[in-house]
Amino acid sequence: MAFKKIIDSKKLLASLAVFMLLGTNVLMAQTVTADAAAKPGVNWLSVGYYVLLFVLISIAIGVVGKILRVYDLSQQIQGKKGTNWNNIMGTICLIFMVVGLSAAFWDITEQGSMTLPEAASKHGVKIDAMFLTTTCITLFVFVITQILLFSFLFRYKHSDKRRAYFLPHNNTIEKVWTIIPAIVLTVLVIFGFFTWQEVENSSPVKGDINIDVTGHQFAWEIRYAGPDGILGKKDFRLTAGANKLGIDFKDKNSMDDLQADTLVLPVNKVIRLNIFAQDVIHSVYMPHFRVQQNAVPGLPTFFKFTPTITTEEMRRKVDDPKFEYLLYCNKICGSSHYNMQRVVRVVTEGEYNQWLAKQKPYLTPALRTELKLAAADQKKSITQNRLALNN
Ligand SMILES: [Cu+2]
Repeated sequence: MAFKKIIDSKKLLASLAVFMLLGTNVLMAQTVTADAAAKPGVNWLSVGYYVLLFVLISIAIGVVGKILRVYDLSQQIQGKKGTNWNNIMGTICLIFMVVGLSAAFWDITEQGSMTLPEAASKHGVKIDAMFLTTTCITLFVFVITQILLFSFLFRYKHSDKRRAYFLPHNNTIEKVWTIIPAIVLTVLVIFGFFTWQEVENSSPVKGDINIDVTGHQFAWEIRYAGPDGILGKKDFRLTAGANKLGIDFKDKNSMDDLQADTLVLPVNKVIRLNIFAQDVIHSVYMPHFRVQQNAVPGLPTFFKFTPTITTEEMRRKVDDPKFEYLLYCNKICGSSHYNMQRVVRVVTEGEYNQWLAKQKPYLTPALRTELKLAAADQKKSITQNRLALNN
């Protein structure tokens, strides 16, 4: 038989192995040169290689199928029973179930710990509890349904000895599989609704620490309130020159506002991040605090959270003296998106106040000159002097 010859041919197998090996070598070499030259573009050789590989594998599967079909037909001609495909398919289903469930188990045990780091905020713990509850419920349903699906496929595969039971409709089953998921989903949604409501509580509370975070291509600008504890107004139309955030200095509260390079947060205090964007959509993302909120141009957003673990404590927990919390941008916002991060440091209240006292004011002398604030101040003092003289 010609097909048998092809399958048995050591030459064919050897040439396939050489093809794969050579192809991989050529691709590797190409990747290295591409890296060295740093030339972007489509690697057409690798595209061609994989297309060819796909075609070869498809042909191989087709050949095996044809051989089996010929074998079946020859058995039938001889009056023998052909291959029992129902048995083979049923067994494949069982194998698929065992392999699939083992892979899912491996995935959870091996990769499970690579998901999110320990929650370092109050609501983060609640979000994790929600995640865990949802995962447990869906995992339970997943395992039960997969076992039922594949074992039924095996157990009730076609047999000439029995007829399939015809079940057109059953109200009880319909009710059970509608009501149970409805109750479970309602509980999960309500749980999530209350947690999210806590985060999105927009009413200003006295004592909350307001910090402005503004995203632009490609950095985050951080503004703290000065000694008055109030952030001054902003107006995007005032964005020019050194006034890169468009702070409105007609508002007295703006005068003492501070700018910082690091997002320093006091532990166990409610932080309200006021989030802005100046060009495209960015996203404030701090995985340890379970914080993520889009920064949308023209639409200020905010996120309220309470950090619970200081950087020092976290360093001890993860056994890494260099550990830092980070604020990332989580929207692919342009070519240097990857570079858009700031260090976040959680400290005690005393350390926070000390740090805050050292921060530079947003209103630098250069900005003062640019805005002619100095001149205005001088004029004011001259007028006051004159008034004093006149009196
Ligand atoms: Cu960004």
